[in-house]
Amino acid sequence: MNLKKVFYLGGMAIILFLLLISQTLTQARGSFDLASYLPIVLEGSSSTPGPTAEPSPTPTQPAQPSGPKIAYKRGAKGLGTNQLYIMDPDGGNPSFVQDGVDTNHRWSPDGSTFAYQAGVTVGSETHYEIYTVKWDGADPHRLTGLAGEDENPHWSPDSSKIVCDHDVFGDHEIHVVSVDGSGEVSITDNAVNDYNPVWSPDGSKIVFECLRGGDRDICLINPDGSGEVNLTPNPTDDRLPQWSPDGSQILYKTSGEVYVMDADGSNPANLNDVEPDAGYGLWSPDGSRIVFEKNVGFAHNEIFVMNADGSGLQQLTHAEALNKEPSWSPDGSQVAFSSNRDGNWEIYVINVDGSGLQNLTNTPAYDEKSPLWWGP
Ligand SMILES: [Ca+2]
Ligand SMILES: [Ca+2]
Ligand SMILES: [Ca+2]
Ligand SMILES: [Ca+2]
Repeated sequence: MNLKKVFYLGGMAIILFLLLISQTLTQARGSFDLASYLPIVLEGSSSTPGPTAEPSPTPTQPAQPSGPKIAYKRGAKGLGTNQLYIMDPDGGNPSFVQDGVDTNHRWSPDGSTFAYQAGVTVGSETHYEIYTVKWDGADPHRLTGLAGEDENPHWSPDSSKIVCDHDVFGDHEIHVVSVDGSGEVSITDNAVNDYNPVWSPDGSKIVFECLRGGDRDICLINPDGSGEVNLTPNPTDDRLPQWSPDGSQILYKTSGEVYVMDADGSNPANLNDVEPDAGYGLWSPDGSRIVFEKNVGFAHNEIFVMNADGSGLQQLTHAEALNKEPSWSPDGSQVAFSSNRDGNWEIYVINVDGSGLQNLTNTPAYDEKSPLWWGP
């Protein structure tokens, strides 16, 4: 064996030996599974999580409910209702939103926020101001300034502003204010009264009741206060305008009966001679029907529906009691309402064909009123 061959074989042996060591070490490292026992080590420990622990997500409340909800007011029986609650449409998961909600709670179109009226005492006088609160009860605050009384809040369709009726010493004007409380402006400025404003579905107009010539008319105005027109310059009282969902028509009351006209004031038509009570006449979400409550006897109101042209009048509820404040489900298949038929106020739902009556609240110790349905 020559020297060259010895070196060659020796070199090969060393290389093989090094390869063997390297593989053994790799297998040994691979069998050391950190993840397999770290959870046991970390369980119940307040030490810093190891490399396999997931960072815990920051809990954030969604900007609006994930599904349809019914908002309502709840109070001690016989003492009025001033707590705002929301619940599922089957009555499940009732949850408190805000205290001191006197009236006119209105859900923003995007579902994020309620506007409502609450009494404020300044000196010896108590008057209404407009407040907002997030749907989950967060961030309640007063929106309108303390001077003058503010009532009847209605949302702009983009949920950024509120229009309301502002009263200083009996002269009502229409005010617009941003939802952050900034930029409150009067869009009417006259010595006669202006009430009950409602924003159009496309955001371009505001309809309201205007006292002109000694009786109430229906007026339109641009949200910046320009372009005011009187749609019903007649000697009878025209009241409580509501937009059709597509903005092409306006529902209102004349001499107590329901009328519909085109949004430019043309083609006013009386719908079926019906006389709703309490100003409730509401278009279904698709605009095909109108629901309203009607007084039919002493302490006896029932809920009715009819087609948007006045045909097909149908009585939905049949209880010798007060059945009030109807509110459409987002899909138009049901109506929620309040009733005192069991001796205290409860929230009910009924299918639009009159079937499927359900009491959603069932709480004799409390009065539940003023249902307001919202859906994404
Ligand atoms: Ca005010
Ligand atoms: Ca005025
Ligand atoms: Ca009139
Ligand atoms: Ca009750």
